[in-house]
Amino acid sequence: MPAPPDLPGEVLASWEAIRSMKIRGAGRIAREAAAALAGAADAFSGRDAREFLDYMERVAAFMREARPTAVSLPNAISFVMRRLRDARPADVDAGRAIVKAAAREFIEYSSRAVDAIGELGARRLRNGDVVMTHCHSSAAAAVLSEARRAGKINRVYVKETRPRLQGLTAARILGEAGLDVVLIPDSAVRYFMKDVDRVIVGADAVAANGAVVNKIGTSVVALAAKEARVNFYVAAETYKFSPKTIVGELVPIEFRDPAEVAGKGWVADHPGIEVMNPAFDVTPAEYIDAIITERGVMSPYAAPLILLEEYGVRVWGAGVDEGKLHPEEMGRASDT
Ligand code: RI2
Repeated sequence: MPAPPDLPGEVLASWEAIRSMKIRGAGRIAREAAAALAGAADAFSGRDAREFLDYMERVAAFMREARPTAVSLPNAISFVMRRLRDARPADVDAGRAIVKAAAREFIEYSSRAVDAIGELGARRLRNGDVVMTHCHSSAAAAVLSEARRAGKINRVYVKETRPRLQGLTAARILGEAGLDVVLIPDSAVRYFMKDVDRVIVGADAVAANGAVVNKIGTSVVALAAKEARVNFYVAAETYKFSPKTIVGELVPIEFRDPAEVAGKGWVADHPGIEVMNPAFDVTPAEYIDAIITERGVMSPYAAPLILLEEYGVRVWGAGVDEGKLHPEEMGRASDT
């Protein structure tokens, strides 16, 4: 999607940082998008409220396209935009204040949610558990760090997570949290699974059927865990649940630049070879023992309950509104 002509530079910079994965992680990109909307509201120089609304809609549509898979991104944008649309502000200053307050609210909620997941998830771990994780997820890392603080766990196997090696980020952060980190190649997942008590990963999207979309390779870890009868947990804030999956939409899987897999030069030198680079895969609910959310630990089969609590009858009616995301708004969905 082309950038709207009146797009402020900082919005373009946020979009590019998300797209290029300079800013990454489903929670972080959601917070960045909310902050970008607030920045865009600040940068608007017009005086007409209608023009402000149209402009914010264009910014929102543009930001939604930065990356396709993590549902937290459109959910964060809808949270802010719904507040603006519902308020129908009479002037630009009022509209700007609404956008900035909603963005701040989302960002604060998101940060608190990660902390809550850390606490709730750590309770699920037992003393002496050896854990494996994949990629870098701040939600999963919060669980592991909190469990370490509680003196419950020590050793954690971290998969390198090709092609972008985000496992190295996880290894560094978990090492700083005091864990005894073992970095392993992705191909060693089954080799080490026999030493593991639990797997914890993050999520980019949770579907209505309890399936979890996460970094490519997650489903292989789940397979190996199931074979070895190792518990498989997902740490995910409720704004990573995808309302559109209730009405049968699929979560799109992002395919990234082949150069991430084989290097620019190699790809150029082998024009006859197709290189494919899917960034995410789908782990079905039957491989997942529990999803740790900020509202509690639940079975993946309870995903429709979270979605209904959030979106109420809207999902069955005129269409899905992804904006109803905050606990304060729960319950009101069925009145409208
Ligand atoms: P948090 C990441 O996607 C990983 O797949 C990670 O598991 C997930 O987002 C959740 O991350 P990417 O942005 O929100 O690295 O838990 O492609 O940090």
